[in-house]
Amino acid sequence: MDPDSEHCLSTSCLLYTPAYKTNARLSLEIILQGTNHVSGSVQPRSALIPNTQARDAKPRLLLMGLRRSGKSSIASVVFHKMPPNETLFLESTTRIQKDSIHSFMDFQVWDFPGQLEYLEPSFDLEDIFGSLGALVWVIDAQDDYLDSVARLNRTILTVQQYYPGINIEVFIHKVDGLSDEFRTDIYQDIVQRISDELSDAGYENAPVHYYLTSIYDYSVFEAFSKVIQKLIPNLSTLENLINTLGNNCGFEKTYLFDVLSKIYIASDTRPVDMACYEMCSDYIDVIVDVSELYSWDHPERRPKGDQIQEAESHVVLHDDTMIHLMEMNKYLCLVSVIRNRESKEKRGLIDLNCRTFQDGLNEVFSRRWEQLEETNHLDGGALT
Ligand SMILES: Nc1nc2c(ncn2[C@@H]2O[C@H](COP(=O)(O)OP(=O)(O)O)[C@@H](O)[C@H]2O)c(=O)[nH]1
Ligand SMILES: [Mg+2]
Repeated sequence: MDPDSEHCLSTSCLLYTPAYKTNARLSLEIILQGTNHVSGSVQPRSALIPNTQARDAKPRLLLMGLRRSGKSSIASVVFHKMPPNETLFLESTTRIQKDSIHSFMDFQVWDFPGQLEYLEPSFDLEDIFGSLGALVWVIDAQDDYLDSVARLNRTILTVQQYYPGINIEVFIHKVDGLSDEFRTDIYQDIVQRISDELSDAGYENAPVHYYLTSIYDYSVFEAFSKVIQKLIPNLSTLENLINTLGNNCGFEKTYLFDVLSKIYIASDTRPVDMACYEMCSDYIDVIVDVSELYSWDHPERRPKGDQIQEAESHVVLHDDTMIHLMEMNKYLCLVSVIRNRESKEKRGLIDLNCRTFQDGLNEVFSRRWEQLEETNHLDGGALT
């Protein structure tokens, strides 16, 4: 599919993520659909222990926090495209919910019920925190958060003692209902309470990071992007490649997106601009929807000459901003914002440079793909 014509869309129609996701997808999404699924929620204690070497290798993201803080909502919105308002009907989680995400990088998301007393001796800490990539702690900012902060402090102190390498990511969540001023106050208060406790215990530079999040805007995607990026070993190489590409093509901002979740796994190192991120993220939806409309197998359709394998598209908005999208491989696509007038006229050069970037990117990842295929082979394709 190559919807390569220029459309003049007003940004206003791009501001909202469609309430219901159609089956639309780029080729990479089709592949992902088959492999990405929620595993059964019943997890007897013995099932916590990964039983093959391959599964052990997957970094794990643990979602923790008190009940009703929004953990399951975050997992459903980010990884299963659930419209945010449908999370109102999510049932309370009673067992650990494991989600295998098979994408550019294989990882697991564990949704951990708030009421589980994992710090009690009957729980094996190694089962929970061993091979952990990051611990995401969700705090409901619209509620009294002192309990949650106290519990988080106890958890950090335990984790720091045995697994000092684990990133602790604190999502100060549900900030959509709060004024800017109130958000800042809550943020500072929580940071202060945690850092005081940690420095009292002698941990000055514990790897704890804070984010203000909500499922009703893009902040949760942005925060998850940052969390995932820390788990990518080649991140600085990717950023360098994107910086070089951006400088040569006059891109204002470039994101490398994971198409299914729409978290970005790398971007150029210019300051993050939320509006740019939203536009790029929405543009993926537009292209996925257009490909849904036109890529079905029409019996009378004949290919007109050679076809480019990957989706490639650009659009010029009413304010003359150009968004350029190019599918990179089965999981990733590169989306750039171009405002420089001269650059916009050099579409051929942009395409050529993006293709060169694609070669570089696939080279960076090729070793990982090989490893992934081996892993799948060992796993027999079954993801749990
Ligand atoms: N206002 C607001 N409500 C949210 C947000 N995230 C989750 N919720 C609501 O919080 C409630 C509890 O969410 P749930 O995911 O079940 O919490 P869990 O027990 O931590 O898994 C649900 O009614 C969600 O709709 C958010 O960002 N903003
Ligand atoms: Mg839950």
